[in-house]
Amino acid sequence: MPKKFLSLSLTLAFALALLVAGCGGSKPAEQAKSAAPAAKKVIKISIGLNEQTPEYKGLLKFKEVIDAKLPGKYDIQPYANAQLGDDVKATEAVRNGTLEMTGPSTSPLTGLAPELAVFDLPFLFPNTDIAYKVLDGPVGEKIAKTLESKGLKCLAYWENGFRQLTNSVREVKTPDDVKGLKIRVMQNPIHIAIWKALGANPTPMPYSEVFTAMQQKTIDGQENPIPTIYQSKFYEVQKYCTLTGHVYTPFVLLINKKLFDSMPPEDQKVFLEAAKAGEAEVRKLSKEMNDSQVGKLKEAGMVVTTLTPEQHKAFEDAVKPVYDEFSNKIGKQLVDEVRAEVARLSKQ
Ligand code: TK8
Repeated sequence: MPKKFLSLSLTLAFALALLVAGCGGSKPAEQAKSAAPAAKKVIKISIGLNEQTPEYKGLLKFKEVIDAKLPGKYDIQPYANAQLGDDVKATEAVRNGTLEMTGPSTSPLTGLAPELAVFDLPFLFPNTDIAYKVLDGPVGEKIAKTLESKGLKCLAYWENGFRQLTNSVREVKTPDDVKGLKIRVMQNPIHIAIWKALGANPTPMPYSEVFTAMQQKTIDGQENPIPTIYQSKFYEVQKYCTLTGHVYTPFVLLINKKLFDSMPPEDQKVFLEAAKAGEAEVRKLSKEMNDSQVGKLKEAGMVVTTLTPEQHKAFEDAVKPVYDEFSNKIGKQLVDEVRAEVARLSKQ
């Protein structure tokens, strides 16, 4: 390029820049902002539940740890209420890299990672302690790792929890009472099979549509852990709650794998630590809410039913065929491994 032409085009470019700056009327503050050092990396995290739930408070804890240990590097932005998509869509977005992180239930992801379905087997975990030990142990790690070939890194298992049935039609004490009820379930074949085995009419749909569906009576009921039932005010549209505890659902805290792999090892370590701190927060709050909110649901006008051991057993027996139907699909070896681990831990 001739020298003269170059200097002319530079002058023109400079004049143009001045013009643009003038037109934009940029204020000194804005100029200072654009001249600031390296921008923070924005990490949006989407969840389906609202700001009052243990999961959201866990995200605040996650953010707190990262802000404290990696100041100025990351801008952690939690989004509640499926604002950036429900579990399935947000997970797709994290795989595509259009969203950085999400915390879905494992159940709607089993199409992507079939091994996760082991957690959907009914009455698998006898209590939260055993669930935590299995999830945080080698088997849990192995299952989480299966997400890596799908472009997802699981930072930790958080607690969604033991699921309880609610409905607006009648008190449920036996599988017979469930017959014909239209129950919303997660988008998961085992959950559909469980409610079919109980004689209900299961209707899969994303969580974000559940409240309206109950309000408009297009469904009779749903099932979720107590903190969700209370914090999402399901008592406004559901009269009966039965403490079935039929499935323990974990959340997986997921980050785009490429993004995680591109981070310096020190940052990766902090993200994992922050995920663990969030996990402790979620499990603590979840326990507190499970303990205190059954009473609060009653105060809010719900009929809360605790099953006798015999009644509980009737539910367990009714859903047993689900194991035969799904063990091979999930992987018989994995199912046996998890069940053996549960049995071993139960004896300790
Ligand atoms: C929230 C869901 C929810 C789950 C469900 O995104 O769908 O019922 O229990 O908590 O993951």
